[in-house]
Amino acid sequence: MAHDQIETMRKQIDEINLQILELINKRATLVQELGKEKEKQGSNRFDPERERQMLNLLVENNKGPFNDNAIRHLFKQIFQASLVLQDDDKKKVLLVSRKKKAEDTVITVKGVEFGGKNPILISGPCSVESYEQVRAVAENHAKRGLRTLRGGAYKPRTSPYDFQGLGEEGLQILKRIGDEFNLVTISEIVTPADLEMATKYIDVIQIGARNMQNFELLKAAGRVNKPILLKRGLSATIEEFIYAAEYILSEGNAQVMLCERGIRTYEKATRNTLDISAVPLLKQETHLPVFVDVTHSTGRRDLLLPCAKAGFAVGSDGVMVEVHPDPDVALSDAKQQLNIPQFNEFVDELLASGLYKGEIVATRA
Ligand code: PRE
Repeated sequence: MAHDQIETMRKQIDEINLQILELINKRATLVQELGKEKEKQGSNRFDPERERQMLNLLVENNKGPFNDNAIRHLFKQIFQASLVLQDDDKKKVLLVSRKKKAEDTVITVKGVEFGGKNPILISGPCSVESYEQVRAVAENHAKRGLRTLRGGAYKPRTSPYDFQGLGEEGLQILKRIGDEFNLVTISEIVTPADLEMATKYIDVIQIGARNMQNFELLKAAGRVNKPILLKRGLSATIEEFIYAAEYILSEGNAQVMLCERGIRTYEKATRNTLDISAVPLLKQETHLPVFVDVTHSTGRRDLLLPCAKAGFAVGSDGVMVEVHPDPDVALSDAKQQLNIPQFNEFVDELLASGLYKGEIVATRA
């Protein structure tokens, strides 16, 4: 066949493609309208009976050269794409979504940028045990130029007989020390009734893994004027995590940050399985700052540094790690907290890696 002939036929095929395209989109517009109507009436989008009728009609009228199976297959693809289209229309674009807000959310507290250009370190003891204990950590933070101090005052523990935290007194200790050293303080709140009270003492409210789907707490957190750090639930999917954050935003609080802290899997070598891919995924899907808690995910001192490096390498906005003046006698998480010299070594190694540039740089950048 002459080259010219092929070209002529290809031109005809292009024209037909464009006609099919126009027709297929004309069909899609109708399907969209029909979908909205079905939505109003509360009827199912998927209608196998209707699909069967359409396929029968098409096969009856099929004059080839496509055989009936090919026609069924092609049109089933169209029905499926139509269902997806109706579904997309139904799905609201979430407030947390990048589709809603393309630029990164940056939350600035006391000059510290969460989600800013430079990733940060969030560190401190697992539990606030005493003024002296927290002060020892804070003093070291100040020496190292670190700006963010975590410490649990309400401790949701697996056993009711384990240390439950100092409660409001613990928050008061954090306030005193936060003011003394100009540190941003983060602490977990476990009940809606304590949220307003907590805003008097701390700078960032944490909602812990066990409460990630405590919807009343999420809604109440959406009504306070404080940033919220939301941790991923023990067995939460990314979708569930995103919806949990959406609960907070939907009530009006846009200052939300996410924290991957490991999920439950069959693996026992680590406390939880650090889902490192959650970080770039959450950064792609949402505009919120994303952190990695290396202490609770790994539960192992020897894995803190490599996992922190991994966290920074995949684009997290910071790493969370626990440090205690004397971990052996800590009232919680004794096994996995770093002591102060170990913590300083951890910070030095991260600085040396170039993945973490230090807080002073971060806040001046
Ligand atoms: C349509 C889409 C999905 C249903 O499973 C059946 C048919 C189609 O693409 O034709 C349209 C539609 O929603 C409908 O007829 O109810």
